[in-house]
Amino acid sequence: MNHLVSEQNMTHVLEVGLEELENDNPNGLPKVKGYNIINGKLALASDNSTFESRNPALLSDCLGEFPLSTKEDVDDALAAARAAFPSWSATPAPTRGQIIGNMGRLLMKYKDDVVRLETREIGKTLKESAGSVQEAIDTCLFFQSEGRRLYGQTVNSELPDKELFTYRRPLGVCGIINACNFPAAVPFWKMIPAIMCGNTCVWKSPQDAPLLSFALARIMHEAGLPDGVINLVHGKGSGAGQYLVDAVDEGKVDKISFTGSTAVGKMIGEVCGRNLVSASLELGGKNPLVVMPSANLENAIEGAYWAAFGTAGQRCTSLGNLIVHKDVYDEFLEKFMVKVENTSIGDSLHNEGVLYGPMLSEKYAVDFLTGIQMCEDSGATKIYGRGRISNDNKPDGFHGDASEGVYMWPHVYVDVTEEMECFQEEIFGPVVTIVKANDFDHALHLANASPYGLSSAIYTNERLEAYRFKTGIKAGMTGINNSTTGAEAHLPFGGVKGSGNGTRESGIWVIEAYSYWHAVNDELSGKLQLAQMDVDEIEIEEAEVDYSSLA
Ligand code: UN1
Repeated sequence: MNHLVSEQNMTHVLEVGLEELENDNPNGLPKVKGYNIINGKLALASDNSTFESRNPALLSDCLGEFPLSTKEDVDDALAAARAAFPSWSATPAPTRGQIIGNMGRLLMKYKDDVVRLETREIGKTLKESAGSVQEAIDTCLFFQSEGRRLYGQTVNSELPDKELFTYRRPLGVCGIINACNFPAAVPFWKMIPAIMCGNTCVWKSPQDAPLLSFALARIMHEAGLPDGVINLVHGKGSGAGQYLVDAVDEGKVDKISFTGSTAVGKMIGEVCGRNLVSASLELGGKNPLVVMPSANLENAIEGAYWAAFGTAGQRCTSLGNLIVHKDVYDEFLEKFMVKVENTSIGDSLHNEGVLYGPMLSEKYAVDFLTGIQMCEDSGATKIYGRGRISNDNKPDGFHGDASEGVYMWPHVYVDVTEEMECFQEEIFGPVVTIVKANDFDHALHLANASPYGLSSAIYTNERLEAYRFKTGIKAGMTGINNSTTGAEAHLPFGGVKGSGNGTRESGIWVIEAYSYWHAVNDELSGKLQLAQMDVDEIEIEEAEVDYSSLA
């Protein structure tokens, strides 16, 4: 098999097998008929049911219709992944890595188109979509060469003429379920190490990013991925996603990797737990950011503002509780609010320099407004924000026609205390809850007081404070004089407490999540030697010197 991609099969991803449906999209962009990809073939839902993907910045723009996959479709995808496993796991790891490298190079080639598609489908700014696609590219380039490592060890035996080894072995068929906020980076965080280790996958695309997921899956195939190694099924969480989880109980899945809410993650963890199936769970966060008096205040304001409102607050690493020391509280808040009040919001495809665009979809808007209601019910004081942006209710920095998309005001709540529900619970969207801290110990206490432990940050110029924060915080990730977001593709990503089950994405650490250790011993002596029992014992000799006499 030639794994290098020839010019002929580098057809543009969106030209491959996609029929254009009749549409009245106001931007003139196509509405396509979307497909699952099962065993390398395009497939519709077995009952022909579909759902639509719409541009959240321009709701009248429909990207396409996609299969609302049935249990039968998910089972077909699982069967294809199972059938592809023996030959894929036997393919030399460096060859698997070469295909992964091709994926990265193809993504570089198509980057501009993929970025625009991501922005069209989920409304992220072009700059941020480019970041997400770059993170997928970085992941491919990193794991291309991991395919040349995937090291095991040679280990000394306690017996002569015997060798011990360890090998990494693939788990089998992995079910991949990701959220739509990082629709390129996060599925690549999961599937690239999964296939590098020799696993095969069934990927349930996020219901709000099916076209982007389809394009990425096509690129993976163009890169030389054999049929059946990654199978894509579209659908909704309670449909195809649930069928994939149900299949764990049926013995058809060897691993689930999930990014999403803590509630769903716990349910998946229970199903996997009772079947002794490995689960990677990357869940919610209520990420704290502490500002101490010694901090460079401008820098802290910049970092807190970006962490709270960049991506319209729709990262799992977004800032939740902003914890400001009382000595700098007033000055910080005043300057912070100037930035908030000048926030530029709009469709990034038509307005340069906006900080954020729409919510990822209508569903995220509904959930966000419930979160805002929670802040009100908690008794926090709102100092900025008026819910959903409309043409009659818009901040000065809003650009465009608000009735076209799903936009939210930035929201700021103060007088927040740790007893409040809005301090304890994640709210996915542009809101920050601000808490005043009396001193460093109080700030650290507050930073640890929510049920989550994903990301965290501190702004300080006291080295000892930074050290104490780093050692005292219970979180998977910490920024020192940096925002809570912005993890790089080769550091371990994940959380503790309610933010996950301790597994990690990215870098060499993620390999643990997609392989198991196989210990092999090779007896060369031609006879049965019993470990522990046939081992030569070396006696301790009687001491010739009385050491106590020397002291
Ligand atoms: C997520 O929101 O699920 O660290 C991922 C960050 C990004 C990834 C976020 N690199 O904010």
